Amino acid sequence: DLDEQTYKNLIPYTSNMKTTKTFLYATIDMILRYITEMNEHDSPVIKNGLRTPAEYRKMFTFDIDDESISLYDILANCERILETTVRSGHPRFINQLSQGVDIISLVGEIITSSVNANMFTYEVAPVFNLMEESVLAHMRQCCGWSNKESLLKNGDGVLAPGGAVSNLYAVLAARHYAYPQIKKYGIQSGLHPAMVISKHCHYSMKRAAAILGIGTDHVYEVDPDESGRVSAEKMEEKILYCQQLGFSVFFVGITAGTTVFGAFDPIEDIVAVCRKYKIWLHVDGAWGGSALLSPKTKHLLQGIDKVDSFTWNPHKLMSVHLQCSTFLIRHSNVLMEANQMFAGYLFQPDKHYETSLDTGDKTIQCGRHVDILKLWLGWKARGQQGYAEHIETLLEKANFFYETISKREPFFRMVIKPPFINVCFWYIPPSLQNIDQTLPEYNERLNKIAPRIKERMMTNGTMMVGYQRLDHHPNFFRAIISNPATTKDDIIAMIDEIHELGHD
Ligand code: ABU
Repeated sequence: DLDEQTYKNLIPYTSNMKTTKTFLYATIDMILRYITEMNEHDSPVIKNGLRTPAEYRKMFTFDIDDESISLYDILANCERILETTVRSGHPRFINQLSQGVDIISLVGEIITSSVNANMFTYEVAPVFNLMEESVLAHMRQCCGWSNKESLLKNGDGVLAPGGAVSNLYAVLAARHYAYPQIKKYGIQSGLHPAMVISKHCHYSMKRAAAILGIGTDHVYEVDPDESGRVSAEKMEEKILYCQQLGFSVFFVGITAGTTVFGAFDPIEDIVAVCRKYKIWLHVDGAWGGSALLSPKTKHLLQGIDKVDSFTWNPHKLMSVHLQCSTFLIRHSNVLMEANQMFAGYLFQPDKHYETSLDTGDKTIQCGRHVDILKLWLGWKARGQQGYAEHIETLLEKANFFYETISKREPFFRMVIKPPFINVCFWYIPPSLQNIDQTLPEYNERLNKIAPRIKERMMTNGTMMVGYQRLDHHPNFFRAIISNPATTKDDIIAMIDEIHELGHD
């Protein structure tokens, strides 16, 4: 009978709960069917493959009409969305750094959405603000910045809508620390701020420079070595080069787990350089920050206890649902000083409680989604031990991927030995196997292979893996396994699938 009913039959438009319950139970049933089907390993990642925009436009009526649609039609639309969606929680979706559907996170999101709170003030989100304060202090403790008790008072942090925004916070905080006058006066003549970053840093660092008035021309990049790591010596050379040009380097950006290779820059060595020149050091650990969770991998971030700021995204390696990114900073008041606007209708100074718990004025947002509950629930559910096992198991699977591929030469060839979970490889079809690799023609032809295989893959909808060029390397695949649902059998099936799709 939902066919006859509309939103007017739901609370709060009626006080009768009957239709609301039927509607919500039907939604939960639909979600359960989706999740069950998605976890059948041989089911497609995209049913009937990726369609054209015209086909999707035909399947949905995206236009908004004057009339309302029935509750039945609402559910029918949702059903169609779940039918046609790219199933990024599927065990054979290895396309992106964030993958999977985590039931604890899902519950966190449902509760969050039911509450529909806004993080900006303690008075409307008291428990969530205290939860965020505690988890961020715990994360700073994972970095070894101090003990939890002290970190509740020292240092700071914020949950942001994605790693790019966390990196924007880093450049903003560093800029404010070096040039507090810019907040009021803008960049005045005589100031020549510049940033030095690794060439493999996430593109959001350059975008932050554009947003914050530094200018992308004033972001100086350092080439990494073949394994994707920058050296402290090269960073220092670049800082000196900038100084000779008359620039003042206020920010150095490096990465713990680069996006493509998964490389970890040598933090400890670069800390020494930054301290020598009194420059803010930011580490983007959006991807690799979670290596801190296992005693077996935390050495990858050696030196993290001495940096100024750190990006760490639980929505990548901690299986927390999008979006959940954190920006952690050692300096207690910089975020507030850089962003505070004293909006009198929200952040009244004469409130009856501790107003430092009103986190809104230290962020670049006003309204802010509650991202903390799903993270807190996920961490409580697993404990430190559970997350350590999670990271170790993912690494073991990545290693299995690497070893399996390594045995499949001449069809598969590694780009680099994986420094972390990222497995980067080429598929070499028979037509290329006997061509001299030193000829320019070889790379030109190899460059076309991954996009061609990906096209066939997307048409079939059987699996999804990403590809890209990087530096002098022609297009290659980057396989990421961050979904605990992906098994060794899936890995073998996906390697076989690429081989099948890669025929000449
Ligand atoms: N740096 C954002 C995520 C990139 C990726 O999933 O490949």
